[in-house]
Amino acid sequence: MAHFEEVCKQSDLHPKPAGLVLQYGTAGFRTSANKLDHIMFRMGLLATLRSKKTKATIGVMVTASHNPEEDNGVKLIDPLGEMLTSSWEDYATQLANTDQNELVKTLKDIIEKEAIDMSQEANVYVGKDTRSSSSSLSQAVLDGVKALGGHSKDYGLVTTPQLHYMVCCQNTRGKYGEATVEGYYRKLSQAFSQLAKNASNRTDDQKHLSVDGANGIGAIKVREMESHLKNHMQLSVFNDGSRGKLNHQCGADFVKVQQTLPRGIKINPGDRCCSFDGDADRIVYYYTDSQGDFHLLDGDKIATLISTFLKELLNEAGLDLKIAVVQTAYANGSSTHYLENTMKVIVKCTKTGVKHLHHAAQEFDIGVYFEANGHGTVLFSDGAEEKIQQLANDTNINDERKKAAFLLQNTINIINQTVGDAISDMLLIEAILAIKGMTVQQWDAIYSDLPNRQLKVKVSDRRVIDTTDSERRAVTPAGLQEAIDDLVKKYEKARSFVRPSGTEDVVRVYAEADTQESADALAHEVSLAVYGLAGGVGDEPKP
Ligand code: G16
Repeated sequence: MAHFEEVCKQSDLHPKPAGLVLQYGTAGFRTSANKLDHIMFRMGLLATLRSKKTKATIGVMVTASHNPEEDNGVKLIDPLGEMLTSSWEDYATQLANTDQNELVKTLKDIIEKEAIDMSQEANVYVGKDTRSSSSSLSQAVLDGVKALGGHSKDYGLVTTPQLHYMVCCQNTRGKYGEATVEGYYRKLSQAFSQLAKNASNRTDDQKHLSVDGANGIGAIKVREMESHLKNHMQLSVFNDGSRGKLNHQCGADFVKVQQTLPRGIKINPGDRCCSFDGDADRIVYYYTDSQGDFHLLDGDKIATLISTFLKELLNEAGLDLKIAVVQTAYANGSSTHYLENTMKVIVKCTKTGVKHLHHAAQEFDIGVYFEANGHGTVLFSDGAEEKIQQLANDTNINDERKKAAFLLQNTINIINQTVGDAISDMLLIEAILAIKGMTVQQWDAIYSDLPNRQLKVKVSDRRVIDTTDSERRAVTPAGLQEAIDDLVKKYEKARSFVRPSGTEDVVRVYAEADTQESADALAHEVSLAVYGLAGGVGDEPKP
């Protein structure tokens, strides 16, 4: 009883702006930071309920990831470090939108529906990114936890995947690792050193990597990690937040969508570079050639590199484990073709959002999942981990199998299996390139991307677009899919789809075709169709 009085009292300090309605999106709530104080308080309440329900620690990360500095958002983390289960997303939306005087009633409804024992202890881990609004918003989360009598631990500035990792470590009682940032650095860097031992001697140039930190938390954390990597890696960190603005003309999303170098990075032709996004859960690689042309190695190329490496190790180890790659509609057609026809691995397509890819990847012994935007990781089933462990402990196997088992073990340890993690992915990619003695150009040459273009269209209400078939086809508004089909027919090797974004107030348009001119033209024509049929606002899209 006392808790509900406290909730009412505290809720008055975090009032909901009249008439504001927000929807739980691709990765939680996300909008202008000045609209989010009540959301954060209420997500503190929800995380406390979720913790009581699951009898486990729950995470709340205050971040708007790739969005501009002015935005903010919140991601909720379930007990094993995965995204909040979808059945609770509705509760999150209800709590977010309920009127101040109905808040306790909404809480009680959730408690009753979920049969939550309110005498159960609750623990919530909270983290934040470097946005100027993140401090007060994470305090609002902490206030929400306290109001419902939960305990909280404030990790302060951490990357999103670091907080996912802490939650998993805590709930597995240390089996996954130690629930500290230091523990995270130690686990990953030890695995990296073990893998790097299997690389032939590398020059300082070969060990060097330029990192664009998007002026965000990833830059701070990769610098902290550097001292643990000793002489295995040499990093130059650009866009470290000392001057530029978060995600502004830099970071993984900018580089992927604009297909160009981030601002503020100084590199020579052939140098290996990568960009993180604003909360360091995405990574893309790139380089420029001697003509100055830009070459992007996105999530699809990363998934290909990692799954090739794993498949080779499984062969060498003599282990019969089923490996699959999970992608979304944004996956470049060439990557899907290569994975299915050359590598002969199972490929699955899901809706956008790592929560969807994560679940699909769990169905296999080894599930490699990556969105083209660089968000992804690898999942090993318990059975697969056990088999690898058994093999590593087997004293009767030959050296080749032993080495493969050792590499697989350390690959498991370097990967953050809770969610996509730019730092962990970076270390794995660097280790693979070193072990295989591969340059970034050789990696890039595994297959050639089909030219592609991504655009955004502003409409008055993006919910008018509904999709099916893993977002590859539009069901509404009437006539839109037919228009896209007709436009696609005009071009060679073409494909296009549209979907409402779950993190920005826009409709996203994707097109690919045999030439860049065709991909650009198709994306533009599809944008015009969206603008015309789905209630475009502002100026008509320009070519
Ligand atoms: C989030 C999700 C990603 C998704 C991205 C864009 O990333 O975690 O899975 O691809 O949003 O989503 P949408 O196209 O719906 O806006 P992040 O890195 O921004 O948290």
